[in-house]
Amino acid sequence: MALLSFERKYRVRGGTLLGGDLFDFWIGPFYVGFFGITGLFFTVLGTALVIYGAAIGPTWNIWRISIAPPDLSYGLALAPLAEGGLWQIITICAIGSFGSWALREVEICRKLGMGLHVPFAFSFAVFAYVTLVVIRPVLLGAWGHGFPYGIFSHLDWVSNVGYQYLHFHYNPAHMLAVTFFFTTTMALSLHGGLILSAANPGRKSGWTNDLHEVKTPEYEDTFFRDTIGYSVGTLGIHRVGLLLALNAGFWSAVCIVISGPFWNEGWPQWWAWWLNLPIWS
Ligand code: UQ2
Repeated sequence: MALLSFERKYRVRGGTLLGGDLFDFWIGPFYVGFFGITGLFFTVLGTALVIYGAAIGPTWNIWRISIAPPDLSYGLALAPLAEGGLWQIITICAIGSFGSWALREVEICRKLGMGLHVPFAFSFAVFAYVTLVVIRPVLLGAWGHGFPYGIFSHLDWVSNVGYQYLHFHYNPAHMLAVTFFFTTTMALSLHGGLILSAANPGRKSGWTNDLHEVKTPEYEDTFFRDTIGYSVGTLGIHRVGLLLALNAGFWSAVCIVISGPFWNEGWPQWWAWWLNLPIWS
């Protein structure tokens, strides 16, 4: 690709966390960096091990391929490859890959003089994954508490673990997480709809070129002031969106890590604290 006019401004040296200038280059449009190399390494190795696991498994049916964690009897020990060892190495590769991706994002942010909001947000998703396959299994004393890497198998895992606690929807942290997920989609639909309605306001008549003029942010504010008497503002809506989305991931991690390590009965029984309040007697 030719040197584009903007490359002189954005393709600048520096901002690296590790490796100094050594990996500070681009391949085509992609920044590499030390964490581009480590990320590629973990991704290729992890993917190859998933394919190997499928090859020694009983099926090539894409829905039914599954790489399972070790049996609970292995506790927190290493297992033979075909008995959960693959799952253990693949988990290391996944965390290495996600971590590299986050740190490569940090290097790009530093290079561009931007805030770290994107890698910060991504790290919440990584945190939720690490909670499922490392933190909770370690707290419960066995890698076998991790979830299997397969399309149907991980759905079965979620269903089974849910029923172990009788009715997972009574888990108060799960309630919070679900509420944040729903509110995130509502906020994004409001925001996406508002931006498109202002930036692409449609035609005045049926004629192709008879277009309404593109509207300014004051129109966006006015729409919400007219409807609900309040506009959170053009910067504010993105703060709200980030806050909602981060809370969705955070409470997801909390709702699963408290299930087992901190609560062993059904989640409906947790609400006995309400019935047991002294004010009723
Ligand atoms: C807004 C605004 C935007 C928006 C949206 C709103 C001009 C372009 C969607 C409206 C959002 C409000 C009132 C807050 C919603 C809160 C929750 C918890 C869903 O005012 O400013 O910028 O996109």
